[in-house]
Amino acid sequence: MRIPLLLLLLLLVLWPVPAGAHVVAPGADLRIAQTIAGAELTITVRGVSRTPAPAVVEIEAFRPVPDLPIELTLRSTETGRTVHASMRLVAGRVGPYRTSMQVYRAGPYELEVRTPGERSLLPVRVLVPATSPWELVIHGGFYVAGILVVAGLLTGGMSRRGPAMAVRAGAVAGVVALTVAVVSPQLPLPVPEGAAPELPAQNGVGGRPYLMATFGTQPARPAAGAEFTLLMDLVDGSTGRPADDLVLHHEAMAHVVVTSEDGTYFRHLHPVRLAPGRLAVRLRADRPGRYLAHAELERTDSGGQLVAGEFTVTGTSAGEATRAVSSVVPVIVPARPVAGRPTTIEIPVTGRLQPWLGMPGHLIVRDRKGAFLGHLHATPTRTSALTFTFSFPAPGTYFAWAQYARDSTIETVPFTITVGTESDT
Ligand SMILES: [Cu+2]
Repeated sequence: MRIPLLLLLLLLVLWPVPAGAHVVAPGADLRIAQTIAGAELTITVRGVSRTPAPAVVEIEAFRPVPDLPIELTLRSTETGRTVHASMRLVAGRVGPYRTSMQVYRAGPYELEVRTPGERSLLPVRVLVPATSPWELVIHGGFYVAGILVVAGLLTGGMSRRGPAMAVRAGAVAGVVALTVAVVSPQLPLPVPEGAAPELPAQNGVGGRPYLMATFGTQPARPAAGAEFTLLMDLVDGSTGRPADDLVLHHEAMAHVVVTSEDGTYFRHLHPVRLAPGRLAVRLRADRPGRYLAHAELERTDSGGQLVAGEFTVTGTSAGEATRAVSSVVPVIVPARPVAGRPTTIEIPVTGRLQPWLGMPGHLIVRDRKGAFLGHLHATPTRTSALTFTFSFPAPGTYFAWAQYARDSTIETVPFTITVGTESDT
């Protein structure tokens, strides 16, 4: 009887603790897409597991990569302490470009990304994983169990009273530690150091109101062929104060789609943050006319939303209005899509896809007038094609742009889809 009991005790002491289940993942990496100085960048701030520690900042660029000096400043919002770093993008080299910036404490920071002509103030939060109290119980329990059982066995085992009690106490400690080890994955995780304080409920209800967006340009009437700034001012829907609590979604603060009314012009951009509630992106339109701007963003504790605006480009155009034609031919099933019924769109892709904005592929769909804009993601398939499934809301002609990244280049495939009604088929 005694030997199996001892074996059981030893087994308990030596039972491997499933470490991964209890160790809180270190502060996750933060990836932010930015369209700045004519370059499309992905800025990654690597997570840290303690402070002070150097936080690695990486910048990857999509082609075409310009020659571009970048100054980085990381400022603690709580203490004002700043650290600087600089890097230089080399034309044609996609990177990743890497530097590290010392962080002295967990909490809110502002990362300033400055190029000769532009700057962006990105709110970032440094989170340090807190040690779970359960982890302490598990490790402590196994430690105590090990010492008591080994000491008890060495000093006489179960035949003498004192050592026998030590062995029993060790067994109890081992059982407690094992129990906690088994159930702890279901127990709540500790709040990481530096986490944002929990939001108070407004009027007794959780959730914040939607934000309202106003679009503008600088200059007010941009000219065809000349660079201008598209500005977005975001205010809280109930207080009218600047809304400065955007959460990163799909690796950006906002995804802005600018299209000309006729669908010949298309840009998918990631604006910089100039100030609280103020986003901006520099662009150039080659032809005069009416342009539409749609932005997808998400407020903290509110949800995703789509806001829209428009602006007019003046002047004369250099060339004829033509929609870019891609050599990639999408396969649309059924051949005559029906409103309200699922349509499958397959984009054949050659080469190796890179995830972009956290997804293998994106499809942006707009109706003729610009009142409707849809953004969907590819569903995973075993082939190299990107497959999208979508139910068009109403009959009519839609402009569509499929986007994906390959060889550090963002590919855009424009096409048109005509959607009919049930009776057409
Ligand atoms: Cu985007």
